[in-house]
Amino acid sequence: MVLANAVIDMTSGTAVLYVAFPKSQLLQFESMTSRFLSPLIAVALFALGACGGERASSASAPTGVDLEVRAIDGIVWNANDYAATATDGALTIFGANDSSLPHNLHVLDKDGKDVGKALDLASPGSSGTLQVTVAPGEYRIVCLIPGHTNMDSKLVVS
Ligand SMILES: [Cu+2]
Repeated sequence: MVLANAVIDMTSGTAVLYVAFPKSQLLQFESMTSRFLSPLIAVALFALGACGGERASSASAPTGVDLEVRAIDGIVWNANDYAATATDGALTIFGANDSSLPHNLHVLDKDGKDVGKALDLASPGSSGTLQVTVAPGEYRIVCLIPGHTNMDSKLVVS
């Protein structure tokens, strides 16, 4: 492939190099450049968008809940240790999904069994309230979606 036509002009006694790019090859070069750059620009714009836009606004907990648990980015809960006081054996837990992935919220006893229904936090920005009946003691708050084993926090109920 010839990228340029070089002509050496010796008429004036000094060598002058004329370099001419055929127009078709210039256009080809331009289209190669834009084909290479546009995915980069797309990636950059996507990265900018991912930083701010997609995040659903986080709902605030209603009054009267005993415990607030939030799924945050990084596939983790917003705390490693939670503590709550049950009223007449009942605990009202507010769960919110402040991340960009689906989650669910299970409260497990020391045998790994659910103490109540799970809270589905499937879509980013979703939230809900879960009521469980628990005796004072240690529990775990987990998300059982495959790959979310880091979402395993301790809950101490008094
Ligand atoms: Cu999860």
